Amino acid sequence: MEKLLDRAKEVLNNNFQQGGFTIPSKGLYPFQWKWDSGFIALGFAHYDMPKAKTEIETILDAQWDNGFIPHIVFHTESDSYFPGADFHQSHLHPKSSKRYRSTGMTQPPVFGFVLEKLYQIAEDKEDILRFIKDQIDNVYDNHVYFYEHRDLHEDGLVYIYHNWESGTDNSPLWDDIWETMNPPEYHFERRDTTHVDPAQRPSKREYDHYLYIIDIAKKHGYDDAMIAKHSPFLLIDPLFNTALSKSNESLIALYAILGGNDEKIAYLQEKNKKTLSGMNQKLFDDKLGVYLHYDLRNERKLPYICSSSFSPLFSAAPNEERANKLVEVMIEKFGGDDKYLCASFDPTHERFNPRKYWRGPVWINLNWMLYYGLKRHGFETIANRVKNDSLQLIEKNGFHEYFDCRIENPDSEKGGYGGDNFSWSAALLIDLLLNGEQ
Ligand code: 2M8
Repeated sequence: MEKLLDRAKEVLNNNFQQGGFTIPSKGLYPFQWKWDSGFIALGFAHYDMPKAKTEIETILDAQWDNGFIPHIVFHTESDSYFPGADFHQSHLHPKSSKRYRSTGMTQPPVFGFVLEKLYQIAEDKEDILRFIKDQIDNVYDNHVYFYEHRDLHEDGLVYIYHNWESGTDNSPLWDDIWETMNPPEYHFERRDTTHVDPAQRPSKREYDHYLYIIDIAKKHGYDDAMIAKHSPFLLIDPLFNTALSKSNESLIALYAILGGNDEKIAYLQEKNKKTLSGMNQKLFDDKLGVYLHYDLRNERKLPYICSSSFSPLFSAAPNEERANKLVEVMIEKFGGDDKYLCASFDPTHERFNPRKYWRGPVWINLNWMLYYGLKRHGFETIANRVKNDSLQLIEKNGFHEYFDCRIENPDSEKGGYGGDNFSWSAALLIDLLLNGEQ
């Protein structure tokens, strides 16, 4: 394990850039991604706290004046990625950053719980508290942004308007949304498929849908209210709301340690209560026994089980009965003896694809959340299985972006797909190895 740890550090160190940020993977993802940078900071925190702080400072420096944090910050002019800054045109929003070009969409709000983890990991508590004091209001402002601009029905549930905001980018769930759309054929040069086997990436037609939603948002200057009116993709995602709730909890805990922030604590407590009851009322499905995605545009639940369906374990949302049910479904459908936990999509479903991006493979960041979530609700044995499966997958295949969940893989010897030397696989392995016992 010592060797694996050294290799993980090497991956992170090599992906760290002069500009004070870390790319997810060379060539494939040459900029700074929002939730990646949170996970990356957790890995650095274990052996190089200054880099962990820099990672967070850099991404929060690109925050907009309305509290929004974009999902990609284009620090460089690299043309190895499409769609880049010229396509996204973040300047269309009047409150966008004047210093950085970025996208006009976001990703799951991880920084609250990331700051709390940094606090737990740090040996010098005074030093880390000074850092947290400097940064925490930016994260708070981001939560206020979500509750003021993305909580359509004021039920504490915030929406996403693009599949790239979910982080689980081409989940089979979105197929149901694509069926409601008919975007034009775009002419563009894909860059991702020059780095990765196209069989492991989304199709050209899927990209047409992705680009079309961005064009609609651009047409309205990335105005939230107009996007909520016009985007064909408007969803409540259990993973996104779980991250928000867990981060609420962490901000409350950190503000309490810092002292003198009663109003902010009260605001977060009130909102968090709503988010948790919203998740239980609107997203939990008694028949399937998991949390589902809610399609706001078409007013329906999407009846598919994916790793995000179990992610509320990471929060306080499930009571004992619901937590038991979630674990039962996870084991029954995703956890057979022939599989590593936890596939990103229901392996018993016809849309499952074990090799393709978010349509089936195991992702280490979801496993990391499930690990801590299962522990939180008292499922030690399964939590340890998720941890060991993650370690084994990396040990066997290297620091890939995603992994085949089949233990005996009939297709090939290879069980690791997508980008290689992938930062969050390395960062979260470090945390699982060094901090996973806490
Ligand atoms: C993947 O998403 C990007 C777009 O944001 C892409 O496919 O080009 C996703 O796995 C996402 O969750 C992740 O943050 C990003 C960078 O690792 O890659």
